[in-house]
Amino acid sequence: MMELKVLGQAQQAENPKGGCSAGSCGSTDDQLSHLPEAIREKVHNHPCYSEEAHHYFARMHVAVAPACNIQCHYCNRKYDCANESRPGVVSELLTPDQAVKKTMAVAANIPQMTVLGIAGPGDPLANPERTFATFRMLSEQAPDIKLCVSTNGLALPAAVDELARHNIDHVTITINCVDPEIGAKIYPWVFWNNRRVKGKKGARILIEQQQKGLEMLVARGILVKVNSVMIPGVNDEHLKEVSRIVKQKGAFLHNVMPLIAEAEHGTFYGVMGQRGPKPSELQALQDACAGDMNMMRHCRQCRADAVGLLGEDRGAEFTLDKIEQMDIDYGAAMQKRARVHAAIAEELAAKQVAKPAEHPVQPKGISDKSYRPVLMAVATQGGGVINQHFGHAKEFLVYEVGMGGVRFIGHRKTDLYCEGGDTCGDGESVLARNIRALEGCEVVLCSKIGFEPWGQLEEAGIQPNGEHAMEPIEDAVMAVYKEMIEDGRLDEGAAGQAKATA
Ligand code: CLF
Ligand code: SF4
Repeated sequence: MMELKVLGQAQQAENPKGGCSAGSCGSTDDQLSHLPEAIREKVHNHPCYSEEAHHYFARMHVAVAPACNIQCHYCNRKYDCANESRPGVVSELLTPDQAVKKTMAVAANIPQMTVLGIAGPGDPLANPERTFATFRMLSEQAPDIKLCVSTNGLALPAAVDELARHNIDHVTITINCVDPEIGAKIYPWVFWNNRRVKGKKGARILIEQQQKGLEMLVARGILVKVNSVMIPGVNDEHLKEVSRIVKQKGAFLHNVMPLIAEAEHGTFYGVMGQRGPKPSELQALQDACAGDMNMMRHCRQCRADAVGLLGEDRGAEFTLDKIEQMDIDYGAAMQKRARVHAAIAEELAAKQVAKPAEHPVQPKGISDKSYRPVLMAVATQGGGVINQHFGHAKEFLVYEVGMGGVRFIGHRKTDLYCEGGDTCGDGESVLARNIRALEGCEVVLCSKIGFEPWGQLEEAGIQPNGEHAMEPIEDAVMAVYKEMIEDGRLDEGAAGQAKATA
């Protein structure tokens, strides 16, 4: 079998707690640069653990784990585990052998794929034979692909040694609470010691296992990401405490995700009308948690069989029947992987060197620092540049730009407005929905945009901008902010008078 020796195998960190103290080291390369070398090596090409990496590197999931050992009120067992997936999504279940075959095929066809994760469709650790058989084969046959797993944590303490044995150095635990009272509102039962334990008792067992598992992983130098589902009115305020505690215990990253609850998904919350958070509420909670914790803000709530860059879904290209028909020259594919990875490393290094001169953290030449921040949406297909037509965007990345600089704050999903061609077609209601999804944004940057959406965006108070095509996102966002200041568009509410001297 081939070996994917492309980038050096991640080194084991002695102590991940020694790492970062910045507010969001899952966010930018600048923040990665503060990390110890051993941890930087682990995260620099992991698209979930590094915001910068997610523009360049892809992950894939193999859906080998059907069973689950708990019940979450936001989950319908017909679908993938909603702790990392969008509800309502069903994945093709694979055997471990099929999963390995698929991973090899994806590695050969998508050279940017650096991470293999198991995230469902149930709980990976409630299916230990299938999960560990897959990891065992992959750690032998493709040692340079990072292995990653996501779990609800109930079976975690018993699995830690085996995770360490297979070099799995990225583990996600979904922790929605540290208080059984709140837990009982999220988890109706857990399956523990061959019986179903309900309510507060069950929640207490789950919480204890999650915390114990977290401590054991940290003690072994395994990087832990904590996912939390934000459920307004249930655990939203409480998640600040969760964030503080998991940080204290050595978790590397906290990913607060919005609850998605629709009646048609058939989940308890969906049927009961429990709402999910608005983008502004999610951002406020993430900001509040960021004081204590490194926050992930680029999660896409992937499917259990997701393939590709975060935000794109190439799973349909790699179904079992399609893989069977592929004629892959693994030798050539591996050389291509090596070339692609070297080119990405070169590009990132060049970007890093260029930053002090070309990448201002605040508008140059603006002498008064009192203008309000602005949210801008960006259409991109990756690579850290503005390179997507407005009508082709399935999502927009949202950046906040202010006098202190540019920060990535999340993404907004949209429906595909334009199905192809040079112009945006009709589909007005889709456009209207997309404009609603951009609520709060004042500018949308894209490579190109049709006449009709331009007009409707303007009417909605969102300024379309196609002048920065192929430019690095953060530079373009800052340039537009500066223009807004210079044009007097931010004068209202500005505390002082700004002078543009550049
Ligand atoms: Fe997959 Fe999760 Fe590993 Fe990433 S996803 S198992 S850590 S490789 Fe990533 Fe997807 Fe969000 Fe998960 S964007 S849902 S956080
Ligand atoms: Fe569903 Fe995942 Fe919760 Fe299990 S852990 S009930 S699969 S959301």
